[in-house]
Amino acid sequence: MDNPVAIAVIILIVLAIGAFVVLRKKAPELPAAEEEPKKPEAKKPELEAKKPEPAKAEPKKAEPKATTQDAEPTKAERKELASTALEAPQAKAKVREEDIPVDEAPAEESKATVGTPTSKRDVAGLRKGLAAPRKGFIARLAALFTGKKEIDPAILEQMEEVMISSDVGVKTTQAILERLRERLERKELDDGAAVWAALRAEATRILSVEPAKPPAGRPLVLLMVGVNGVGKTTTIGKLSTKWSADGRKVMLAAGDTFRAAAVQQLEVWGKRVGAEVVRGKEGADPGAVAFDATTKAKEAGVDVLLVDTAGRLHTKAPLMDEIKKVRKTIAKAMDGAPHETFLVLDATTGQNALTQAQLFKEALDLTGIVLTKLDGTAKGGIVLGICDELKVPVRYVGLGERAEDLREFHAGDFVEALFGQADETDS
Ligand SMILES: Nc1nc2c(ncn2[C@@H]2O[C@H](COP(=O)(O)OP(=O)(O)OP(=O)(O)O)[C@@H](O)[C@H]2O)c(=O)[nH]1
Ligand SMILES: [Mg+2]
Repeated sequence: MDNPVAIAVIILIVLAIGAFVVLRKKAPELPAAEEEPKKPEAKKPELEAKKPEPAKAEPKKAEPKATTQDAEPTKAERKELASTALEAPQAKAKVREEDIPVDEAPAEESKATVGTPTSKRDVAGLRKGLAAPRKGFIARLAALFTGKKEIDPAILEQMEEVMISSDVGVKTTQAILERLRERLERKELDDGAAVWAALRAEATRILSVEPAKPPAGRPLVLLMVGVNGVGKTTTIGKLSTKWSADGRKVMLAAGDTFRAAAVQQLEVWGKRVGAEVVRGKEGADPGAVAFDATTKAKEAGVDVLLVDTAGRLHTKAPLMDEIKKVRKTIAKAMDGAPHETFLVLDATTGQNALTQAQLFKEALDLTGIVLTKLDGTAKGGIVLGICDELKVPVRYVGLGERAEDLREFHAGDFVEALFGQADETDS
């Protein structure tokens, strides 16, 4: 075995085997190379011929590498950034702000208030209060965009399903999606982030219903109406807490004369905030109580009089006639009053809230909506349906039972809190 010839032969054999193994290893790259030409091919048709080509096979392959092989690296980079931002609204990644025209017209605080001084804008707090619809409605919507670098028009159908099942309402959903479809066809929206930004802009546009300017005189009389248990009395308590803290003189009128407990509930709030509560005898005419309270409020130099009323079914004509009468009686006590008539709607009742709003709007000249219990629904799309169909401004939203859980409504802030990314300061 010390034969040098034999050793040389062995070395040669080993080298030959090595070369063979290396060549075999390279071979599997071929199938991948075969697939590659499809990527660029599939991408263009997908954008151009929107409907016919679902191009299902490509996204799987395209995800990891396609962007780097694209002819337009800058665009690819943008898309990658955008898609990560969309993956989950709660994720840390940021949506490109320049794509999101939500804050172009930040609602002015004074416009959306009932003569209240400016309040602190706290989008992070609002976002926390909206955790339930963010985790439901918005997360479901955002999931449709996750990992999508190309937007297939089929996404609109999936969006429709999420929006309708989240209480946006058929009419409003279709109107929003029709606008998005037109923009997709005009190729104005070329990636997930652009569609998301367009959706946010639609929401902001719909929610930006301007309330009428509140009158300057005193007292400002606010009539609170709505069906049973929606949160009328609680909202009065929350508003009186807020306005008393702002240094306003507040008076409350116990216009729900049917139940002793309703009067007591209002009295608890009155005591808490140091506001006088005007009440009648049990079973008294609610109009008479409201008249009495308005007169007293004028005499006492009160800034705001909040008139509570009994819950009533919007479908019961006599009850709706009664509330119209209360309204007229207040007007007899003071010209131009009530200056504000707020309809309280419970966000958890979904589409029924829209019907309530329609009938209350027919009966009374509503100046605003208070949408309560947004903390208790994974839907919350009703806010869009109401503003879109009724054009009555949302003035406040209820995000819990405590006094501080009432938020003044600003379309831009609300959309940012609902659709935007949580930032690091959020806990
Ligand atoms: N989670 C949550 N609960 C709320 C909100 N607003 C009101 N509530 C609760 O809803 C329940 C009914 O509230 P009320 O203020 O009594 O409702 P109402 O419209 O005055 O009811 P009636 O006078 O019986 O017609 C209470 O338990 C409130 O604490 C809210 O924004 N979020
Ligand atoms: Mg009540």
